[in-house]
Amino acid sequence: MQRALLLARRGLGRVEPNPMVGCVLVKSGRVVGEGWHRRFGGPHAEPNALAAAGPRARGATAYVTLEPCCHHGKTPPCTDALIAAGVARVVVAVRDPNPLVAGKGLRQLRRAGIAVEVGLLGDEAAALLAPFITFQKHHRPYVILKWAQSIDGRIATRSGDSKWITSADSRRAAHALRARVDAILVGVDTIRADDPALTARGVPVRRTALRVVMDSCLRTPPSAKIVRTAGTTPTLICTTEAGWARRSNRLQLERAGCEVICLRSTSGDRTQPMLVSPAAILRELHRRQMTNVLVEGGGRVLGSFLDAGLADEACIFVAPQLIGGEQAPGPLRGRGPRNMRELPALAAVKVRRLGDDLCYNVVFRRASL
Ligand code: AOF
Ligand code: ZN
Repeated sequence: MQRALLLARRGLGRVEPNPMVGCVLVKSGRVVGEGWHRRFGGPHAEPNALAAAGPRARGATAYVTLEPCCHHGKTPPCTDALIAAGVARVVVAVRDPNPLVAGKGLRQLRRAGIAVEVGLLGDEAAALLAPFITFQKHHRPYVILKWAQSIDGRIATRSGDSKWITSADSRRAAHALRARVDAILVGVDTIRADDPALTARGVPVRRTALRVVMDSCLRTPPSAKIVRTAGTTPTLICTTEAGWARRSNRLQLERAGCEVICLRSTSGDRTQPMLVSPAAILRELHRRQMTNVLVEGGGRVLGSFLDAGLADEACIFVAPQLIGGEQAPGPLRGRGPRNMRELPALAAVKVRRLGDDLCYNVVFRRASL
């Protein structure tokens, strides 16, 4: 199953919104075939493994990271393929949350006389499939917050300069993240301060992310890089009634090739400005079949997702630099918790060293089935 999980991961960034799945066929203690889901719309992991095994699949055990499907989708049911190949036993890591399958795949296999076990390395498989599970069960994309900060917790100097806080290695890792997500989201203040391209550069690109701007009052300048390149890389500007009313701004952005949409806003009050609703943005991205969103800042945008309980994971690059200064911004604004006991719980923490930088990967909650 460990091997099957490793194979499954090869589909990262290529199979979404479908799940990463791996399958290993074992007979008399030997691997006789393996396969994984390679790309969206292509054959599932199981038929790939069965094809590799050929007649040796008869009487074998299949280790599959996800419950085999039993529906006619883009491909015929994998349950039928496993039964037809004469597989004797199927070991599954997690059930499929997709309502088209959801336990029916396991039942079909059992009814055909195949021994079925569920749960081997279930936590590992659920962690790998967290975006797919979130998409299926919560009808929204998986949200990864990302920022780079100095060791004293600043994301820019007091003038807003942030090029560069982290090392070239860290920035490359950040580009690798961009290269596998469906959308990259920033606030309009980040567009105005940094004028980022929001594209993945210097890394193998698995998919091109939609660039999304949270811009409640439609202040994105037509001269911004993301606007000037909207013809070649898609750009979506999310605004509210207030921004939508600024008709000439909107037409100018639309003429440049940006898509502008009007969404619900957060309420806002004395302490918090009104923003485009993070939940409304996620609903829209889910409607577009997007599984992973990378939220890159600034502090207000990152804080709004955390405040709303809509952050699943954070990738934080920390560089040994001291910026300091009362006016230098931190990564998380928004309301924030009043007490320590209200801090978001962390389900898993990983720390990676990139030269002298550290990359913290924190998962806020385990995806549950
Ligand atoms: C995959 N790859 O290896 C497995 C999947 O749209 P379809 O016909 O490709 O079916 C997608 C569904 O099939 C998916 O949501 C999941 O429930 C199930 N299993 N999907 O793309 C695979 N095993
Ligand atoms: Zn299948």
